[in-house]
Amino acid sequence: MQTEAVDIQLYLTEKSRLVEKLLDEFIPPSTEHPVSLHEAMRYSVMAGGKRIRPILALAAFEYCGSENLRNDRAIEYTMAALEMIHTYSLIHDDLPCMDDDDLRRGQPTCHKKFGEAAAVLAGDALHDIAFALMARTGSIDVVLELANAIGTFGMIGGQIADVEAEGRDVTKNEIIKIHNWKTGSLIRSSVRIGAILANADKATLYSLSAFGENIGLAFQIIDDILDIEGKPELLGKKVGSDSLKRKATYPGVVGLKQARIDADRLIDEAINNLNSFGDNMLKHIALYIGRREK
Ligand code: GRG
Repeated sequence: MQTEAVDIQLYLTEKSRLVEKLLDEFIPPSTEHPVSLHEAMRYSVMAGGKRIRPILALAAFEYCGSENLRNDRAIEYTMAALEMIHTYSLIHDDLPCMDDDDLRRGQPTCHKKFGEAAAVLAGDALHDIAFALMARTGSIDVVLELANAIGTFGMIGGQIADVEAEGRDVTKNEIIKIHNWKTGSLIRSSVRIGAILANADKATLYSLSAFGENIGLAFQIIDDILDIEGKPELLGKKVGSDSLKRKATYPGVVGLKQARIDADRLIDEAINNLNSFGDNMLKHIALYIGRREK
């Protein structure tokens, strides 16, 4: 058990460094005009974070046999793009018109540091670079995969449903749908993108989609749990903001104890979705998500 934890931690640290190297390569330097915008983009992207979406894409790519390369940097382009899309969503999510948060990744949010206009535009610009990178993979399939995952039937659709659910009671089915769309769709898509780039066969893509969906929902349920009982110093943001804003949350619907049981069950199901019975990084990432404290 101890060896497993050490291995996954090392893998996550090494791959996070790779993601950061790629982000540094693909985002213009902060000395380049328009300086304020490039500074704001770099400020949010380089602030740390678990880099779990690009690492999932890479792990899925490796799981499916990374020798099936279409283009020797394709997986790297998508890794940087996934983290840029995720960071854009965090910047916009923190804005006063949305969650109105002051702290993110242990530092003032982008709009607190650079103002609202720069924060909106920094998010937009990250989105733009991300799609340019996706195009450089040469795979229309992965471009469409990402566009669908973050659109009105995915991340953005989930975000509006989340905003509109504030202050009212929701059913379990409703909260599952909001979480699947808002958070799960980008996580599922990260796994699928790695698999598509590695030319996964239909059956593998199908089982990895189920894997991605299960860990995606578990990820957001645990996010809700951490907002109740997590440690601010580990999370890099305040806790208790969901209940303050009367947000719809999974523990709010089923209770804290049941939420933990359901998250554990989703992680087990995700591991069962993997065809490979041996040791692989996707399994370890799922276990890491299940026990994460940040
Ligand atoms: C287009 C105006 C406009 C807004 C878009 C789509 C959107 C706003 C927000 C996305 C919804 C969102 C932020 C969901 C929360 C997902 C989540 C659990 C974020 C935290 O992810 P982690 O824990 O963070 O991976 P780190 O910092 O580790 O990367």
